[in-house]
Amino acid sequence: MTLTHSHHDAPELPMMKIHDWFDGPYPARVRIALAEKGLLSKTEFVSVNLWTGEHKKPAFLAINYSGTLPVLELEDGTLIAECTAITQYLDALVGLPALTGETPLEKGLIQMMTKRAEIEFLDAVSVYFHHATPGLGPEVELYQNAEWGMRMRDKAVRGMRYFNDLLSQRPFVAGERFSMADIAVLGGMIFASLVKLPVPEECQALLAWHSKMQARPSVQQWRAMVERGAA
Ligand code: GTS
Repeated sequence: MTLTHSHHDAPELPMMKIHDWFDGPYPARVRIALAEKGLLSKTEFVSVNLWTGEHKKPAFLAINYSGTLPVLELEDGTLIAECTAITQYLDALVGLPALTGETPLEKGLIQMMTKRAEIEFLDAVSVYFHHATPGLGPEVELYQNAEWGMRMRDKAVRGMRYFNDLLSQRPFVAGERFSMADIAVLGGMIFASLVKLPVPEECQALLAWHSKMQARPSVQQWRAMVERGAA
């Protein structure tokens, strides 16, 4: 396969499949990345129903050992799980706009901030959801530890304050340009909103950045897909 420089070349690319669930926060990260890269028309979405625990059943575990969504499936059957890995693949496939950085410094900073968005915010909201709320329901949540869930809720709120401080000093999460790290923090905001975890009122820079993100065509395309429902 030849590398293309921008998504104007995308018609030459083969179709890809994304196994995901339409309104999931982690799936949102990859859907927004696909929209940024102009690759939505090259993607077929395969629904894996989280609410019936389809992602924990043998057929899906054979696709992703970790039992999580999303997963990218290439034309030859190759499977790539993990939002960061999928985004890196998409970014390398179609050069511009770069989501994972162009210079060594940008690449390093974007990786750091993406991981930090996961550890300090998005993953923490996820643990809160699965452990300290009914989560996906008793059939799917076979082990819950509410105390751990509440600690992770507090961690997520600390994470919001951290990103608020950061965004009061720079326009985007990893610096001067929109990147995969912004998409990861957006994932945290999407999950927080689903679980009704409010952003502290004083986090004005985070809220201002969030409304700026809503104006991006990629975020609007993601929202329209959510409104259309499951594939
Ligand atoms: N580290 C993984 C990644 O980055 O892809 C995490 C993926 C993840 O947790 N995905 C959620 C999931 O599969 C999907 S969603 O909650 O965002 O819709 N959760 C199911 C579960 O039981 O943990």
